[in-house]
Amino acid sequence: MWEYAPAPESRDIANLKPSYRMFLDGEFVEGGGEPLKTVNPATEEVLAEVSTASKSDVDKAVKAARRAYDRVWGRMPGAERAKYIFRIARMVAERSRELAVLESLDNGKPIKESRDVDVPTASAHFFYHAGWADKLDYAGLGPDPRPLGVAGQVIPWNFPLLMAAWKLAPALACGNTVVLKPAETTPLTALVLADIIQQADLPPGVVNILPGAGDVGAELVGHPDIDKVAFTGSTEVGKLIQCSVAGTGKKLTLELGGKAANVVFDDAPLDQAVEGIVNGIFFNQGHVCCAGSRLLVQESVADELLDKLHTRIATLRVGDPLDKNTDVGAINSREQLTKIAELVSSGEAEGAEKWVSPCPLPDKGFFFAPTVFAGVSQAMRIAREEIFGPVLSVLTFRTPDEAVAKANNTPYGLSAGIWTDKGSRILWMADRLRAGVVWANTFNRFDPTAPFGGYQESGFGREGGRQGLEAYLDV
Ligand code: TXE
Repeated sequence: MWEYAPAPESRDIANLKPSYRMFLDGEFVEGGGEPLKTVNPATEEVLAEVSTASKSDVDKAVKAARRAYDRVWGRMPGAERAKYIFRIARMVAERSRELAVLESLDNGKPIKESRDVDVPTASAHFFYHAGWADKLDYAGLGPDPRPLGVAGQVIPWNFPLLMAAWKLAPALACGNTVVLKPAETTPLTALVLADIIQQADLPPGVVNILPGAGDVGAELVGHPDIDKVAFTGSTEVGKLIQCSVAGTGKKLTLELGGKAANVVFDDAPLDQAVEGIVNGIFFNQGHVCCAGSRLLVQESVADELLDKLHTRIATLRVGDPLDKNTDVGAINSREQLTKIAELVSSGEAEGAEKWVSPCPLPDKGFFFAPTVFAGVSQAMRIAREEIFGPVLSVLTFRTPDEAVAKANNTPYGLSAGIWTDKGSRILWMADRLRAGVVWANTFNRFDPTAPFGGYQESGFGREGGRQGLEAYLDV
């Protein structure tokens, strides 16, 4: 057992301030809502106080976004918009160290992930979409593509900066203005992004960032002057939003939960598959909508694969998110920790065999040891519900048809993985899996050029790639 406190210099690198204000109409202002305290999930210490938006702040932000759309951004030639977005992309890259440390402090994710994945991918999203801004006529979406107007965007806590980039970059490239609400437990990097946007000289009102809880999100989504709603979060809230938007004429895209199958055939390179399975479920503590949370392994190699997995998982280091050697950081909140523990108890109660990594855990903070359940049947909650934590459920299959049936036996449909030596089998499987993303002999690869999104209760609409532009354009 050990205790950990972040080195004082990490606060300097992250340029951490005692308090943060919201970004409205080009200025940082005090919000009318009750301020929230954002906590370092690895130490349970308060990082900063953040002002939140009131109902009237939401209205002011939407009005500012509308003015900016009507007067400037919606009329600006794409080549001009591109210059601003390229500037944001460069500034995110220039401030990557600060953003990565701040993200790890606020979210709990390992610094090697915020440094190598979150921040560079966020910058890449701005670069990629900046490139589209003056080429929308060639996107093949139809004649004379036009922006929709004002977008209301609500994002979750698992990739706070990256989700902000995913939402903002295509909206801005297409000529829309935005009011964005970050998640209540992770508002800090979105507010640094607001600082970047201010320094990039974006006209006031083009982007507004309003921290707050779900009530602020609901107010934003329900505002009558929003033309487009984009939401990433739980399926439960996604359904509420779908109901509230119904009949209003607002366009909607939803990126919701998942219960991805990672399917391993007996001819797969097992050592490579082990790395992919570990990355699939333990990357970002499993707080990933496309996490490979169900391992489907062909019966003939199940024992061998499970042995290899236990050996590999036992080497994962869980702890200090700011240590470059940490593999699994802190769970983002006590609520999420409780949810994970409750689902793990249900797995035990329903008779699955639990294996827990023998790694030591810090005494303080929200940590959860990597856990693997074998002998899981499809009816168990751990096979059906999104755990959103470092917990893997292992099921077996005999034939490819059975693998497809089990993989598709979920109300979700966001992603899947296939591990096999046979190219023909990859194509056969990919054709049959109801998932928006299918990875073959790899997992959790993200690229701004590739459309990402789900089927069924994982939502609808795509983000990234040419298809992601459709969500922000009319023809
Ligand atoms: O999500 P919420 P939570 C899943 C995951 C997790 C569970 C709960 O399984 O355990 O959801 O997480 C805002 N109108 N995912 O409770 O509540 C909220 O303030 C408008 C999967 O954190 O959906 C936050 O900004 N907005 C997921 C955002 O919605 C509302 C990522 C997400 O919070 C609102 C996160 C409302 N009525 C959780 N209520 C993924 N797809 O990656 C809340 N919000």
